[in-house]
Amino acid sequence: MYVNDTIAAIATASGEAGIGIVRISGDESIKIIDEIFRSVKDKKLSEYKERRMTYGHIIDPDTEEKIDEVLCYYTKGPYTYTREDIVEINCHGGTIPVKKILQLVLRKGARLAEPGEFTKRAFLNGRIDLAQAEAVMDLISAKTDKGFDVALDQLEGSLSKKVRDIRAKLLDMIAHIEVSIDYSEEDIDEVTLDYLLKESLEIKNQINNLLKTADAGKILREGLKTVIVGKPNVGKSSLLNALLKESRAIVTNIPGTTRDIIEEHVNIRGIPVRIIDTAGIRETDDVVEKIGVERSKMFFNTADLIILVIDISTELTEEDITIMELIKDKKALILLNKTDLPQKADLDKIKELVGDKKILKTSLILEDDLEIVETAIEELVYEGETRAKESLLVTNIRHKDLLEKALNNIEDGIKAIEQKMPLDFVEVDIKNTWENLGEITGDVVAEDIIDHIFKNFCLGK
Ligand SMILES: Nc1nc2c(ncn2[C@@H]2O[C@H](COP(=O)(O)OP(=O)(O)OP(=O)(O)O)[C@@H](O)[C@H]2O)c(=O)[nH]1
Ligand SMILES: [Mg+2]
Repeated sequence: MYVNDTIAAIATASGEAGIGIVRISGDESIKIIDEIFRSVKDKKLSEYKERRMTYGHIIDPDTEEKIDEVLCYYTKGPYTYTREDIVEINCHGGTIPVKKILQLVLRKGARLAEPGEFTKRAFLNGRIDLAQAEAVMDLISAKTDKGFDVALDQLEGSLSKKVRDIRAKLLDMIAHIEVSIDYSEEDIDEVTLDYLLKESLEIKNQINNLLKTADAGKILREGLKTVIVGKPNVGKSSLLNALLKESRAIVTNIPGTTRDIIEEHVNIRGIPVRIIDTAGIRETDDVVEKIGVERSKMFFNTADLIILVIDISTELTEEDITIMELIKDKKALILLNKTDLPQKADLDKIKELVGDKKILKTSLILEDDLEIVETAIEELVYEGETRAKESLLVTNIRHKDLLEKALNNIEDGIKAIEQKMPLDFVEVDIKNTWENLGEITGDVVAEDIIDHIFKNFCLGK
C-alpha cells in the first residue's frame, strides 16, 4: 500500500524544554523544507548531504520573517522510519517555536499527522509488522526497565518471529491437506493423520507457552494493583512506607490512623506496582472511618494482589478472621508482622484459615524484612518460574485474545483429527488458527482494527 500525502507533527512533548522537534514525512518533505529553511551560507537544505545536521534558520518565505534558529536534516526513503522521505527540524523547545514552525510546514502543503501515523506508515509500507508497531507505543509508555526491555524485544521482532514460525508450520499442514484432498480417492492415510496430529499438538503447546506469559506481561504493562488490608494498627502503613522507601503515610500506635485510601506507584524489581494502603477494617461508629472501611472492602474485588497484614504480637480477633474469610478466593499474601515482639497469635489457626496462601513473617521495623516481601511479590508475578529473566512476554491484550482464539481453533483441529473427521473439516480449524495468528503480526487484518490500534498512539510518533 502506498500513501502519498505528506504529514507533519511535533514529535517532542509539549512544555518548556531544551529542544523541540518537528517531523515531516512524505514526498513533499524536502520541497517544503527547501522553501522555509536557509543555511548560514544561504543554501537550501537539499544542497547539503543527506542525513547531515545543518545549521540555519526557518524563515517564512511570504513575509521574510525569521521564525527560529534550527538544526535540521533530511533523509530519503526507503531507509527511514516511515520508508518515505523524512525531514526533522530541531528548534528551540517550548510551545511557541515548534507551533510556529509546524504551522508554516502545514501552510506549505503538509497535513497534520494523526496520532501514530508515522508508525502506521512504517507498518503500511512494510518496514515493521503490527506487533512491532504496537511495541513502539509500549516502549514509550513503559513504566519500568523490565517493561521497556520486553517492548524492545517485541519491537525487534521476537514475538513476530515466534508467531511466524508457528504460521509457517500451519501453512505446511494446509498444503499437505490440500494435496491429500486433491489426490486421494481412498481413505485418508494414517501417515497424513499422524503428521497432522503431531504438528497440531506441538503448535498447541507453543501457543500455550506464549499464553502463560500473558499474565506477567499484562502486569508489566499496566502495573500490579496491590491492596494492603488488615485490622487497625497491624502495620499496613508501615509496609506502604517501607515499599516506597519514604514516610508517605502517617504511622502511629493509635488504631485507626489511616482513614482513607492512600495510593502510590512503586517499582518493585522491575514490576510496576500500584500500591494502595487502606483504613484498617473494623466495626466502627466513626463516620469518616466507616466510609474508609467500606472503600477498603471494595478494593478487594478489583485488586490483582491483596496483602493481608496480621499482628502476631496480639491474639487473633474476630476482625482478623473476618478478613481472612473475605479474601479466601483472592490472590493474596499473608504477612505475619511484628515478629520482633513476643508471639500471641495462634499460627495454626491462621494456616487453617488461609489455606495454601503464602505466609511471610516480618518485622517492619527491621529494614531487612522488606526483601522477603519484595521477593514474594516478584515470585507471584512470575509464578515462581525463572521467567523473570526472559523477555518474550505477551503484554498486549489484543495479542492475548488472538492467542486464545488460536488455541481454541487448534484444539478443535486436534479433536477433528482424533475423530478421523474428513480432512476438509480439519483444514477449516487449521486455517482459522493460521488467520488468528496472522492478525497478531498484521498479515491478516481488517482496516478498522489497524485504525483503532494507531488511534491510541502519541502525536508525532
Ligand atoms: N514492634 C513492631 N511495631 C511495628 C511493626 N510494624 C509496625 N509497627 C508499629 O505499629 C504501629 C501501627 O503501625 P501502622 O503502620 O500505622 O499500622 P496500620 O495498620 O496502618 O494502622 P491503621 O492505619 O490504624 O489501620 C506503629 O506504632 C508502628 O510503628 C513491627 O514489625 N514491629
Ligand atoms: Mg495505616
